[in-house]
Amino acid sequence: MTVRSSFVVVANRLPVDEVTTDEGRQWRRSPGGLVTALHPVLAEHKGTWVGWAGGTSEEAPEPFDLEGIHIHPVPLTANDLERYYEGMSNATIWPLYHDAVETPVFKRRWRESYRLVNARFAEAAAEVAAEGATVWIQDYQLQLVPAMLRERRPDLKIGFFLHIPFPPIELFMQMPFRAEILRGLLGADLIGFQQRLAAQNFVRLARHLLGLRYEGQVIDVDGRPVKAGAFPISIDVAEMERMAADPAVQARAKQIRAELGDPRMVILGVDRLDYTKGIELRLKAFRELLSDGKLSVPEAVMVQVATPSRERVEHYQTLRVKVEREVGRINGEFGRVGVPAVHYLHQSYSRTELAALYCAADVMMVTPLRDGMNLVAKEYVAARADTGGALVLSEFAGAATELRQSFLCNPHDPDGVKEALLRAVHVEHPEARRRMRLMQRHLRTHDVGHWARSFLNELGVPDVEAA
Ligand code: GDG
Repeated sequence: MTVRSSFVVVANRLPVDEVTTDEGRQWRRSPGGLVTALHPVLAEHKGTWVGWAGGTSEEAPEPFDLEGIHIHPVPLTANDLERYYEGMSNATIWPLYHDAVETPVFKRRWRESYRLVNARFAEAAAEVAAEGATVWIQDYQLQLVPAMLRERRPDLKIGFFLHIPFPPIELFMQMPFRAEILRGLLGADLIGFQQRLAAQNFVRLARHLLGLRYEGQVIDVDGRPVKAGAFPISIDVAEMERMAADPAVQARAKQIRAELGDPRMVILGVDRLDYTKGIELRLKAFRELLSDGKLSVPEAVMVQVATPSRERVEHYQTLRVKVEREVGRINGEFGRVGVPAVHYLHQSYSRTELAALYCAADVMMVTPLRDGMNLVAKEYVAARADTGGALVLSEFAGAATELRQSFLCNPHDPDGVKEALLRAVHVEHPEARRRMRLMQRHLRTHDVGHWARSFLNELGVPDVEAA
């Protein structure tokens, strides 16, 4: 019998991983800000999470319960994965919404697959939602779901949150089935964005493309009010503070510095290997500073963690080649036997290893060309309860609106990036501490729980304070 919930989250991925233990294969909750934030609300409402469990087969695993949440898997075939996920989501929408920093690829068969998969998710959500339930749909892979769900279940309260930027009108207008996407989103009662500007882009687009009227942030969709708003996402600040304060993590941070040869200056980057993240321009800034003699090895070293991501998408394969070529060039020119200038790690790490890396870094470089928010910047700040460290942050990351005391830079201006990096390298300790403290104070009151509560309160979900 299908469980019906009064609160349902719909996201491309389920917050679970399948692991093999002594007792056989089991599901485990995967770490992540979204599930941490939503877990209390889900548990309290006996909520359901609808999403893909990973793996490709015609049949999804049977629904199951995990730590008080109903898990409702939706299947994706190898074909869906290639067309809906890697194609439409990650080779069309992702680049287009990130200012087309890579050229978006448009293919009819991807679009068709996107529709079919979105309909499958809408169907699953309609099946598990109780009468009058609240359904919160997440992100760019599922933009058609709000309208598809409303058509099936007009009784529901529907929210949508976009984790990535929403582009300006002239860019969005490139999308071949733009009106369908816009109507898809407008099926929601509340549409959340990371930034105020994105919400403004959206309401203006609704008028431009569909001739809809709006007042403030509320769009009139055939007499039904649809609200757009900014809800900047955040991290589980307390968890990161706890992790970074753990003596084992502190010891590991010391060990990392020792393994790097105890340099005076450790410069760190942590990103998914994605062309939006500005990894290449960061490496180039480091190379030029070495070449100008403003920095030198081994006093300064760079560590770049580039977590493997979307490896079957062509843009990502090209990026990997470019980044690795640049790392090779820097190490070739400035490294010595046993002393590389850049420690490049194309690997995934545990949360605690990341925390140790944050604690080990004097300067953190977060230089995306465009980023919805960027949680790494917030994690670094939260990890530095010792109030050491300095953050170089791109103005084009959503996080820049909040982390005003970072060393802000324009990632399109190589000299600006170099200058910001040098300022961070040379900042006096008291000034660095002052900046970190102010940013930490902001984050403590603006954590991921605050994000979820603000959104759900605006959507009118009762009892959400309990979260
Ligand atoms: C999208 C938007 C928005 C990275 N490497 C490892 C690892 N990570 C973790 C980081 C961080 C997360 O992944 C990355 O989050 P970001 O926000 O930096 O970037 P996206 O993946 O692009 O996320 C973004 C976000 O959605 C939320 O709305 O901020 O703008 O693009 O938490 O720590 N985690 C582990 N091992 C790794 O190797 N365990």
